[in-house]
Amino acid sequence: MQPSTFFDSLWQSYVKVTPQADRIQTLFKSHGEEVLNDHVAFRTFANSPIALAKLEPQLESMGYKAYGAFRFENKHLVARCYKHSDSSLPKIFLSELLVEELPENCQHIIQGLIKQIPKDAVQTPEIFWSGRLWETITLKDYDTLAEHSEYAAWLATMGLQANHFTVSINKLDTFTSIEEVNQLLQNEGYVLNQVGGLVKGSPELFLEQSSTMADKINYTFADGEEKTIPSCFYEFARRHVQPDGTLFDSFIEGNADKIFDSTNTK
Ligand code: OOG
Ligand code: NI
Repeated sequence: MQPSTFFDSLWQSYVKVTPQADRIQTLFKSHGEEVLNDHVAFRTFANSPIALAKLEPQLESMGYKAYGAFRFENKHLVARCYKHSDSSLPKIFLSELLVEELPENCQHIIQGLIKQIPKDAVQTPEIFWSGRLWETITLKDYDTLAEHSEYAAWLATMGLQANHFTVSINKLDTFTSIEEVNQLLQNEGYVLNQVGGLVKGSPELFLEQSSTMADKINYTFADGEEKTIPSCFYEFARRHVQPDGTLFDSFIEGNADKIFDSTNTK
């Protein structure tokens, strides 16, 4: 699959549950901007038919290569990032939940979901917008997961899809700082992720990031109970030139740790 086809389809399914992203993109365009993506991100279950190692070959099939690895002890996650030889294409951040590090009751719930995923689920890049590959969970199980891992609760309800797209501030013309972008969004009434402050990172770290809080969607749980839950969010990233003259193109654990919280229920 051509990367352009991949990102077009991915965006279509993303905006269905993240209408704010479409509106924000339109907002930038109304200011004469062309919106280009810095990266997209996915979440998945480790040791499952859709584990990171099973998904990676699909990214490679489109010309992507891994170039960085990350560990989030407190969130029980590992992640890798991927880039394309065509550097105009978005980077990809793929994380997976180390289920065996969660309490027994959470492991039990998640194993019930993993069991339902076909062993050969990953065949083409289309897997990246396949959503839930298991039956809806109960509200009770959702609350149990959210208590121990917001990531687990999100993944159990939303499944495999773009968790966020990221506007490249570097490629905007009139909005040059992340503060200007944040101000625009707040003026328009968007709720931004405040964990650790509005801006994650700094020019000294060569990466500044901010994000909206995820949109909320109505969700019907297995027991028939309805509740609004976080879907996906939109991120904004500005990269800085390093002493060697190159633009920083990786990710930062301390930033990412806070960006994950954009889908928190609490
Ligand atoms: C990924 C969070 C990390 C970044 O840019 O550091 C990230 C996620 O929320 O799944 O996207
Ligand atoms: Ni991101």
